[in-house]
Amino acid sequence: MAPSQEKANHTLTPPMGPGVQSPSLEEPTAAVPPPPPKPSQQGPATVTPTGAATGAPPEAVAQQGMYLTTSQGARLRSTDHALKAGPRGPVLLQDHHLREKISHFDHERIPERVVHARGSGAHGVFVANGRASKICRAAFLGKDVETPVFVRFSTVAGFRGSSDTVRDTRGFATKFYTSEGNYDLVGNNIPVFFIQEGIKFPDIVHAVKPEPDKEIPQAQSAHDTFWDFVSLHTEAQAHVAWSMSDRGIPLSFRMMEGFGIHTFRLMDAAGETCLVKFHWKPRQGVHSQVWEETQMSAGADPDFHRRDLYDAIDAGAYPSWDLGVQVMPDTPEEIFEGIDLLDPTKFIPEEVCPVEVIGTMTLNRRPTNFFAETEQVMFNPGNLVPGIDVTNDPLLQVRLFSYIDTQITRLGGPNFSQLPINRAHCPVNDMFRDGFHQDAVHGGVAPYKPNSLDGGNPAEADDDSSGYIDIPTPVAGNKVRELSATFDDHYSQATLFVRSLSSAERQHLTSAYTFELSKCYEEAIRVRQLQCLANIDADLCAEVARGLGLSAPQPTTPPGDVEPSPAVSQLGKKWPVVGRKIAVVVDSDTPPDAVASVREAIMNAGMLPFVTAPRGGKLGDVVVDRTFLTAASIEFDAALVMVAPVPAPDALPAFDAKSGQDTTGRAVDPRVVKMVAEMFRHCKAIAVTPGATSVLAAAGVHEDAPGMVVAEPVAAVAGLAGLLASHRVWERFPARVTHES
Ligand code: HDE
Repeated sequence: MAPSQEKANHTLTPPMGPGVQSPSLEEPTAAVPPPPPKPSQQGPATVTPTGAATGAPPEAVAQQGMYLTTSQGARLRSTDHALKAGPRGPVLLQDHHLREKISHFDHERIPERVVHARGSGAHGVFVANGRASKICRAAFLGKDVETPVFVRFSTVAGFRGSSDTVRDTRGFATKFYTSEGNYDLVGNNIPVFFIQEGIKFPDIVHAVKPEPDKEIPQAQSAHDTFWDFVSLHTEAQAHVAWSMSDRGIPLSFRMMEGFGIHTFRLMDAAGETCLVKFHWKPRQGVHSQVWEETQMSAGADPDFHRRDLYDAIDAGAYPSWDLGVQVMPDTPEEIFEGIDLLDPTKFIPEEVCPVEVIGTMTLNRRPTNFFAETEQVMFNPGNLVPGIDVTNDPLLQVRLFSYIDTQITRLGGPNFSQLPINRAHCPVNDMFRDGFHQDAVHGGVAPYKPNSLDGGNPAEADDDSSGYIDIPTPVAGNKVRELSATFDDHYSQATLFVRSLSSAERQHLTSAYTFELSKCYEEAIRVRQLQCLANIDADLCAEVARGLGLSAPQPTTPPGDVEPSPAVSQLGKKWPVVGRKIAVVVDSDTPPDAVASVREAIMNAGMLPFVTAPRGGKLGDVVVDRTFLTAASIEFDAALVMVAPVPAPDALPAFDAKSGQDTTGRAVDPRVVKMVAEMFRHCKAIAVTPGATSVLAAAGVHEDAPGMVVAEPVAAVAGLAGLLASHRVWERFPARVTHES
């Protein structure tokens, strides 16, 4: 700045914002813009990573320039060697760059989330279809309104480095950057919760986390403290039934439902209210792994779900979900069809109240920087926009306190809302000042209300544009530490869930309970949980008891008659195959042009081909995606085996176990045999070209078994797509498991 200008800026008049008059005697009432910072106070403008520009391009907040510098911008000549007294001498404390580099590194880690530590996120967009405008005034639910979103999926129990495919509930948290402020829908993939009251949350979390003496097991519920708690605290039984089912081991984040769990209150433009439950419905279908796959993937690829999400986005197979609501009348008792809407251990079957779709979310961009976005994002069920309000659900009420509180430790102070991923995409004027990691350079002198020095800024909203409208409902009662008697039923929804499952799902559920309880050391805990199962379903209890070698107890509260809800079963539906992964298993005898046409046919069907060959490199023009060394059966939804094709065979080649060769004299690769055997066991569709049938014989798989296709390559792709629409070849599961068999 030229000296003359600097002088001109010095004035005895206090700095005022545009349009701000001298303070008057009265408190100002008209809304005026905030005073701008003085030019000398301006920090670099920033943008949110979701693209909402608030000024400068993203580079302005990231690393800039071509040269290595200190944090203060001084260029550096070397970062490989510390400053020493001679090449063999001691390191000198004076080396500023060394101290700064090591010190920053020493503080790179922040505390992980106390729950939901392991997670992955993606950016996307939510487009409303306008149907919700009838019941909710929120602007982002208006017809065709597009709202940027960031979603974080997570497991609950494991540490940040734990594996993705463990049996657990999954978090499904969505931040909508709406024009009226950020709205967070912080849900799970299971519609009921473990506990009815927030005050029990530390108890359930302490019970499921690794046991405190040995800190094992990691990311597992199969241990004594978990089953000790849930068998005593029987309101957890409905949630446990869901997490022991296939819902606890999803195949992919892309293939999970999401639930807001609690009942929320919506308000329309006229002030009318209704009660709703939120649902996310994946357009990819709802699919799970089988138990053996989860254990194999935990070893072969602990990042299984994370990789799947990012691979799909990179391949352009953007996952999408419909957002739906179950709409119920806002009655004073807040009970619908006999179910207390304030009890978060209960869900409303879709057959009782249908889910109405109000918009669609598509995830189309992965984070640029995992830490900045996925780790630093903060969700809070209390982040609401006008038209959406909470209810008196005693679990939800406690969450309203917990989420801000935890960020103060996890994100190092109260200014976490200024982190780029957390910033609102609308003006924020909160009068919050200072604190650790204050990023803003605030102008003005009056961060308080009422004020006249900043012209009264910020103004208060009127009722039409304000969030957090308190509907004047009467509140009365004695101060008590108890719950309404309508929360007392702990079993009927577990019974409803168990009786709604198909035979294969029921078999998985039985095995999961048996597996988990077998891992408990204390017999008293196994017996106590069997008592709970007796109250849920006698057959389930008997089957688990048989597996444990214990006798099945009589129920203390006999299970009642319940109406099953077919909607909770994941089977029996047909789903799109877009984004499903097909291993194309080839070898050096497979003609490259056949591989190229198969790849194209798979991609034309919207699926993702993974060419898997004995070694890396290329086959003709086709790049090998996986080698027999790196490929694992768990990576794929189906396989097309094209190895060793025989020109015009008289008879399909068979496997000779003695020589390890097929009847045409070629060796059958044991790694391919292993993959096929595993995929068969996991009920996946398998196609082989006629020349490759010896692989089936070597794997002990009959070509006439359900879900097998023997066909020329391109026809085989159509066969696989047909089978994949049902996700797995369910006929391969025995009708009903018994532990005697
Ligand atoms: Fe959370 N929960 N929670 N929770 N929760 C957290 O917040 C808590 C509950 C859920 O990807 C924490 O930022 C209490 C129900 C998800 O960042 C913490 C209670 C549901 C995520 C917390 C509940 C959830 C969290 C840990 C009982 C499903 C991950 C780190 C009153 C509707 C969000 C953090 C993300 C995270 C507390 C109950 C879902 C400690 C006290 C019910 C998806 O604040």
